[in-house]
Amino acid sequence: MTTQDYIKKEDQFGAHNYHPLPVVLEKGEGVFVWDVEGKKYFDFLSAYSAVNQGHCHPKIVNAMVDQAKKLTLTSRAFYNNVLGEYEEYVTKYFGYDKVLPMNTGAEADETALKLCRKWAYTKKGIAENQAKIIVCEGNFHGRTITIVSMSTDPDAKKDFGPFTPGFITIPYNDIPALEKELKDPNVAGFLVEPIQGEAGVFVPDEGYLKKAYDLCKANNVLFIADEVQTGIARTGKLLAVDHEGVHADILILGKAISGGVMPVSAVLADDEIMLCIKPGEHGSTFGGNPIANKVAIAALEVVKDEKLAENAEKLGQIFRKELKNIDSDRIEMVRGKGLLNAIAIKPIKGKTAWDVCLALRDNGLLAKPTHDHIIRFAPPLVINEEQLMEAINIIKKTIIEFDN
Ligand code: IF1
Repeated sequence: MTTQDYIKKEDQFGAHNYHPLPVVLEKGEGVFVWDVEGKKYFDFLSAYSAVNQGHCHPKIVNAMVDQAKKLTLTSRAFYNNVLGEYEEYVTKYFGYDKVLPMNTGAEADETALKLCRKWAYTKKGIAENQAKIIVCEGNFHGRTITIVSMSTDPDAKKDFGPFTPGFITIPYNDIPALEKELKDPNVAGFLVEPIQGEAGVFVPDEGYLKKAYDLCKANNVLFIADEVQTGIARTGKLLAVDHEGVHADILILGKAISGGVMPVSAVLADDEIMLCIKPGEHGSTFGGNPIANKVAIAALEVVKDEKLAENAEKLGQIFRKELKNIDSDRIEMVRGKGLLNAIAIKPIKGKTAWDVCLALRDNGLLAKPTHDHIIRFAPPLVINEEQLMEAINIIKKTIIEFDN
């Protein structure tokens, strides 16, 4: 089968809910992936930051295979001998009393919303059904009905109503707007991405997260950080909130907590909040399954053992500096933190970011456009300086080819 055959098959038998870049991958190792024709690429998407530890990291894959041969799933109707081990590991790793294990990012976000509401009624004393949660314009938290209810993206919402009530939307990176809405005594939580990914790697002003956190504290409102994409060393610290010394009341993790090996997500909080949810009130068949537990421990060990946060910080500086030095009118801006970066591409002669991504592919580097004119660059964090320079040269060459 050729590339075209694989694409045709997906098109014929799969729902048309995606528009992938035309490349069919069959193998991955570290920072590289290979297509079905044997061509090798730098992966500069890392499955939207799920593969921070690099493709098929042997330590993580071995943890998965070893556990898969022993016990895969018990459900939470019974105890299993690795859940407690993982729970102790992950809570100590991030500094929380408790963890609630789920599978996907969207589920973890839903869990955080439920937990926040439960806390609002049982601890804060908000009257039944009156709790409100503040969210930001341009947010991305997943695809469920409640989560798209919080979205301001027309594609995410259109024809999916009616929506879940109880959300207040304010502009991102806007402290006065937050301060104003926090005056409402029915506000229970503020849900925020420390850097907005889908919005095009939008980095807020320095101090924004800390100020927002302090305002939440002053108003007895939970600060809920969605670190599904920004967490696990991506931005140059273990968590993006660590850049501002913020310890979220509720922390949401997903993606790279498994190194991209399987869906694993987690919600972390202290007892005062987490114990508001009682037996029977929330859960998941697969959440906390033995394979996920072993995989997540291995994936988090790799982050520390291989100093991925430090590497992301150091190489991120180099990456942004080199991209800013590219002499082309086509690049309108370069922004990001650690190895979560983006450039804005000026359309010239009808050629958009999509065309640039096709040319990058032809030159051996995979990246995906967002919002027509933005290209996100997020390689696995195991990338080394030499590989980064090679990738930068591909990006330079591609952009300059477009100018000529
Ligand atoms: C897709 C975007 C990235 C997330 C944050 C929760 C979730 C995500 C901050 C949900 C998921 C993904 C999903 C992926 C595209 C992608 C994405 F462009 F849509 F916004 F990464 F930037 N919170 N983000 O970024 O996690 O349920 O998917 O496990 O194709 O939808 P999930």
